[in-house]
Amino acid sequence: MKDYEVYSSLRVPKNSKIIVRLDGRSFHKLAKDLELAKPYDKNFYRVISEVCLDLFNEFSASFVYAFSDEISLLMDNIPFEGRVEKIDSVIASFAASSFVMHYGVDFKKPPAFDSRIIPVGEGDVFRYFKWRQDESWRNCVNSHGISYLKSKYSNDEANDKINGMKLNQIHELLFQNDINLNDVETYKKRGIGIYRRHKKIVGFNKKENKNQTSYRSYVYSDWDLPKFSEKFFKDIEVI
Ligand SMILES: Nc1nc2c(ncn2[C@@H]2O[C@H](COP(=O)(O)OP(=O)(O)OP(=O)(O)O)[C@@H](O)[C@H]2O)c(=O)[nH]1
Ligand SMILES: [Mg+2]
Repeated sequence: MKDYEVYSSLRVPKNSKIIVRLDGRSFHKLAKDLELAKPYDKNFYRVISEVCLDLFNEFSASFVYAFSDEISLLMDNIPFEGRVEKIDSVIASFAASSFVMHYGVDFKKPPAFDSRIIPVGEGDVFRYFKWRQDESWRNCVNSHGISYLKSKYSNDEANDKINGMKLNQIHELLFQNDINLNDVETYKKRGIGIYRRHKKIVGFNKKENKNQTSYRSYVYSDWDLPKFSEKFFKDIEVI
């Protein structure tokens, strides 16, 4: 029967980095069940950032990025000998378990994430994360827009109105009504990133009788990300 497992030999390309992107399954419904604050629920983001940390540490990712219910992991060290089924299934189920553990509440239904693998060349890393960060911004404008419109109109009317609007029109509508998205916390606009930083440590070397500088790396959860640039990824040494 072993030869029936026709997908088990599928592997990611050799010598390529990969990005694994997870997305919460039916989190629209889960948000209702958990009565998440709209448009942004800080505790939900706290839990997602804990999941990102667990993923970062468990799978030695070099960078993890999240907004809303999606998480992207950049991996240079490919786990499970590159086996696609293993990578997708283990990482998605690990994320779901971590999510449940950090939430610490009873769920109506077991939460799940879907998972996909994107092989990337060195030059694609910045372009990929910029694409997702742009989506985070669109999500921020849209979710503030729909929250505002639902406070004025019925749900159906609000949905109809937002569907006919461009991003800059929503931005303008919010601005006219004293909601300035520039003042919104950075993580809502740009998402959350997990990566290594280096701490400078100055110690005294007794033998040589002088101060000595060394660097220690630590994992950092960045809730105040800049707009992504090539320089950002070079500075954090992932490209
Ligand atoms: N209230 C609230 N909802 C959130 C928050 N973050 C994410 N969500 C919900 O998560 C959903 C994520 O969007 P999608 O991934 O497109 O929708 P989904 O229901 O998960 O559907 P599938 O991914 O296709 O299974 C949003 O539509 C919101 O309903 C939050 O901070 N507050
Ligand atoms: Mg989802």
